[in-house]
Amino acid sequence: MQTESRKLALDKSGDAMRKTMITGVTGFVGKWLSHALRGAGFEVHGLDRWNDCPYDDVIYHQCDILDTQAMNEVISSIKPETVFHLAAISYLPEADHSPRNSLDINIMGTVSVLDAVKQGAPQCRVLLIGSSKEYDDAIDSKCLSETTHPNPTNFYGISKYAGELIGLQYVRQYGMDIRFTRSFNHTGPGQSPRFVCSDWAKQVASIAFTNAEPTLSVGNLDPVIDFTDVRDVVNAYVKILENGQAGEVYNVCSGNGHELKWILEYLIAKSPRTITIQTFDKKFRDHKTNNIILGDYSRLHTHTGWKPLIPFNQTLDDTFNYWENEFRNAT
Ligand code: A2R
Repeated sequence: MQTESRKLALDKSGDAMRKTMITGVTGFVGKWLSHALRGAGFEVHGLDRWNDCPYDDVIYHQCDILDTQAMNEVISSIKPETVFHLAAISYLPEADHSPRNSLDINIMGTVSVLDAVKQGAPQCRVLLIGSSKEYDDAIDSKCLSETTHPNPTNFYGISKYAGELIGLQYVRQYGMDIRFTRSFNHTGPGQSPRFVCSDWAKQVASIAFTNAEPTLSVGNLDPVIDFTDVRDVVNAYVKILENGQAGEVYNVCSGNGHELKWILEYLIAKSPRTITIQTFDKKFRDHKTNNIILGDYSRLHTHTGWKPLIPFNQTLDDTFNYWENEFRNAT
């Protein structure tokens, strides 16, 4: 690998503050990552396409990653030492629904970020976020490692695998320091209710704390999914840029499977009111999903020491409490 190894200081060392950039900072993961990096003493720059950023301690740059000139200007002026590239169409059905838009943002947006770094901050370390959806949906595995060859079967997975391949080419051709994740499902407080755990936690909290009709709509309850708490996920991202290797791909996962049925029952038990379950066709996906896909994070653990710390019950409790607060504050 052509890139030299540089040590990142994650503590407040007394040196000038380390500059980092998070694209997609106003999103779910960006919120937790910016919080963690500010806590570790970083000067955090955030970029997104929204007018405003809700976090006071982030230096915000409104920018569409597809605007190559604006991207170049932002990166050249900041010259960050690290970039966490989170900006993406992150919701699989949205990507499937409009392939042109999602492929554009997830693939060409990534190219635009990498070009801007190559031009304006070539020594920078970059983390590209991929997905377990890069793996084949026909695989049922209880220990899926990165050596399994990707074979995505939906537009979201295709866009993320393309981003990985393109990033690897920037490593090979330009010697850039880029590292990659294949992140499995993650959840936690503040996630959009388009995603299953947050959806159900919100519905149950709404039934528990408002006069909402006590009916909860669900889709397919059979899959067993590897969930990781978002707070563990962002720690993994920081550790990969701190101690991981350039050009390497890391599964970010817990290795623990949770049946959707179990999650539903766990959340429903929090409601003092009896809840009726209604199966809703629209909540079934157009594409096939893996029945059981659990990841193997051995490589990440070996290279960085990372392991998931937050038990899944706590993740669900905190996600439910988040929605409880939202409903209480609204009344
Ligand atoms: O789609 P929006 O308007 O909510 O904005 C999203 C933003 N984003 C962009 N920012 C700048 N230029 C663009 N062309 C652009 N397209 C989208 O990225 C949103 O604020 C952020 C992504 O946040 P979430 O959708 O909440 O994703 P999450 O869960 O934080 O996932 C972060 C990464 C993504 O690469 C996922 O594909 C992966 O982790 O799982």
